[in-house]
Amino acid sequence: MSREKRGVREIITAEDTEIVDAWARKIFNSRGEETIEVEIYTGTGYGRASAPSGASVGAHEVVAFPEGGIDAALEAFENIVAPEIIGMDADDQEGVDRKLWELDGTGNFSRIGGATATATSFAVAKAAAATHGIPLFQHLGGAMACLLPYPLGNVLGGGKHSKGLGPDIQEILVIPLGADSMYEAVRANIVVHSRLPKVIRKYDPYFAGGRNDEGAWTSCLSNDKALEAVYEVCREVSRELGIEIRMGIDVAASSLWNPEKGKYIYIRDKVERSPREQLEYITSLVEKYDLVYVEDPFHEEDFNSFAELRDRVGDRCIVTGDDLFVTNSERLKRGIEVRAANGIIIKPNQVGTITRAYETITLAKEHGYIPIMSHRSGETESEVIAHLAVAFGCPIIKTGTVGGERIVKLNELIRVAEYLGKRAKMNKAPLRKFMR
Ligand code: 2PG
Ligand code: MG
Repeated sequence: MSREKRGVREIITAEDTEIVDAWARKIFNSRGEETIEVEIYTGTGYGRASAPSGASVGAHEVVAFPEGGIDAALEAFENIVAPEIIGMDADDQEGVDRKLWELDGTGNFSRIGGATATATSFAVAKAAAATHGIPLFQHLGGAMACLLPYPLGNVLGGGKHSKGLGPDIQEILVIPLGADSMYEAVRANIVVHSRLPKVIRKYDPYFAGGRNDEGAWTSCLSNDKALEAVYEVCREVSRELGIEIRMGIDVAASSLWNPEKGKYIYIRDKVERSPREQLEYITSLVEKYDLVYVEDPFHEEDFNSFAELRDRVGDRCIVTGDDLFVTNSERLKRGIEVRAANGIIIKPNQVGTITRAYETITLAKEHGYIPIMSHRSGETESEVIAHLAVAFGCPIIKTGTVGGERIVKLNELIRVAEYLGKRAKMNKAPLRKFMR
């Protein structure tokens, strides 16, 4: 029987992966804001992807849209990007990403828009994977990419994601470090989320079941009461499921920082804290709630306070920079020099391409930093970051707990685990020292 009759694919050549068509449209994200979606065609494959967007945006992120907003981004795609990438090889991710950077030429994507670059970079990768007939994570990560990330899920939130109506701390998160499978891990976070309203109501009788941008519960609780509520449920569910489930926070402290006063302003608690007092406060939270994860405890320029916190608690807690590093390898290098952290949030749209995110992940791993693949508060139904987390071996993915645009990523990881079968393993080794 000939190869063709047995249905064996012919060998894919560069001709097959050549980009033959590309276009973009406006769609909406989970907050109802407009964003850009890109479609890329090769001879036999197709990829479609969109860009997410943040509410607590770091000052050093690339610019999401050019002056003129989404319409200018579409125009830039049509006139600047599409004519240049048509004819390129979708297999050459690095080459396409470099081309995007060169075409923009501003150093912060303000000409074509970081969202345009992100959606294009993602869509090219998907088109190449589809042409090869393999999953995206395998196309980008190879045959040995079998490690699954632990889901870090926002269960109770405040800050900008709750329009200032919840606690000051932006996110209270849970991570099931004791889970042995993707399914078990996703389920553990969902059980915590679903149990919380009962406890929130103890402290806030008027709680009406409101959820914020990321699907986390939100109510007028003080920061401490919010943390206590999650702590209580976490312990209960941990015991019940027999899995170690730990807590973390994203303070998103740049949103609390008042540079004129030189203080962090906690509106909900009616407290103002100097950087020193903030350091003491965060340290006390790590101890009281056994936090295994603290993100952006200080504003985005304060590398030194980060370093002091890492020095104090870094042996048991992942001190993580988000606005501090903005997925940027240059800022990460600065952090490495002063030992500012031991974890880094990876949001590809903060730098605009898969390649730049990958470079930062590689640098992070070289220096013992845990890379945490992350969603944005304004998401689309995109599953791409789930694949990036597996492809690049990120031990953690931060992507919410419930809500369509969050669960799509978690469900995709359950599918990836099933696809990998016996080879699938939770990415435990880098996290072992933080486990009880
Ligand atoms: C964060 C993110 C995601 P945003 O601060 O980590 O949770 O929020 O996308 O609004 O920056
Ligand atoms: Mg953050």
